[in-house]
Amino acid sequence: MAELTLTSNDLMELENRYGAHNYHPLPVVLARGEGVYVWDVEGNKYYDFLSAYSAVNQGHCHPKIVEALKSQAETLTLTSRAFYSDILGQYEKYITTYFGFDKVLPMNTGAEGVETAIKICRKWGYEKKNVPENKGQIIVFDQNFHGRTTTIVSFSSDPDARRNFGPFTHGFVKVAYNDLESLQEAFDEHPNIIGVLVEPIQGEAGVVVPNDDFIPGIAKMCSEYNALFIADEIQTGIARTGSLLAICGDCTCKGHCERQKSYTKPDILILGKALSGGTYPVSAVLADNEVMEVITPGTHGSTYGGNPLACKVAMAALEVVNDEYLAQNARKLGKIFRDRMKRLIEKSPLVRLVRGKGLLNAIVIDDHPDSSTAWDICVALKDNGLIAKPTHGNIIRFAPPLVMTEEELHECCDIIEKTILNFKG
Ligand code: IF1
Repeated sequence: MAELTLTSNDLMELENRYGAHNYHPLPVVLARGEGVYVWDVEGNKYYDFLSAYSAVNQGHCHPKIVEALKSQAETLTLTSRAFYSDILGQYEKYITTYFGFDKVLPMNTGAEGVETAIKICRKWGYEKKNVPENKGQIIVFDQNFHGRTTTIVSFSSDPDARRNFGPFTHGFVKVAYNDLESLQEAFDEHPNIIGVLVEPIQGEAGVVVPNDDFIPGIAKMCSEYNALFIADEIQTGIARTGSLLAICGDCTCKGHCERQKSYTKPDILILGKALSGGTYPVSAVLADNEVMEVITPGTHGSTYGGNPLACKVAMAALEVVNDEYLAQNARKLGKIFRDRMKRLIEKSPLVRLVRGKGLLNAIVIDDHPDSSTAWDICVALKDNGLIAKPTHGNIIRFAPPLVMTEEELHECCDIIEKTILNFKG
């Protein structure tokens, strides 16, 4: 086969020539993955510190998830929702029990999940809250990232995500993140607020962790003003931040979520990414009956949403999270990681700070956001066997698969430390 002779350079050239230039990838061409490792086409091995933007929490090619994928692929892959399937109902029961909601609406990508939540919220606003038609407004936050559809980019703060994609969708009010006073003002100023859409930790903004009272404060205000609290846990959910969901706070549950006191249950929960462990696009929108019942036949849907393959894969992916205590491991390793980085900061003027929760962390490089330093450090990290990606110019996000061992994490910290201490910009 001709492909076997292609080098990394050949393959990068192919993408460059035939693919739209909507990304600027790090120059590494991956060909295989297993657990916390990936290999490039030349056979070099790397620790993966991006985990496909937190989709591969369970590790690359997890055997249990791959087995579910293979066996269901040989049996039945897609029925459409025109018919019932023997898997969908079982999955719906599984995931609603797992997260503690009455109902689920299955979709495919994260952005579709967010769109679905917005539609449910609006319909609820008109039909249950009796807001005048087309007047409903949803509060969102500065520096949010919720996906790339035309409606979602309508309320983005990122000029690149918006420029020349107008006209934009109305009905969103933007307030400062981690600022309950501004939120209160927005509620008081706008009489037709129907919901608040929030990332419990802002990922794309550079792993911004709000104060402990921020998320509970949103939930409280939403119930006071009769608005829906919508949590986008597409990136933060499914054990990434050291609990099943980031909104669980510092829970102590083992395996199955025991929903501790600190859990502020959202009216709508959006999941994606790691819901399939990186094998297949699976997203889900969860809500209780009084909210989900606004969705009736013909009002929303998707050809692939809820297909048997997706359902089987998602059940396996969620089982792995429990069986392997991934939330607990992420919590434990996250503390070690941030401790190691704090020690590095004392030794290197290059790193300004480390922040994050569980295994969703970032370091801030002491340079201008438009400098190439963070990018150059990521290239040097790659040369030393660890791949990560800068965000917002001078921030490097570190999010390894949650199946990492303590020993491996220390080895990774050694690589990061060595790379940064030896870095010459
Ligand atoms: C890209 C970031 C991560 C998300 C939240 C919805 C979605 C995402 C909180 C949409 C997606 C991705 C998409 C990817 C980059 C990436 C990302 F840097 F932009 F913020 F993960 F860190 N809600 N995040 O984070 O999900 O439709 O992509 O399945 O667009 O380049 P999707």
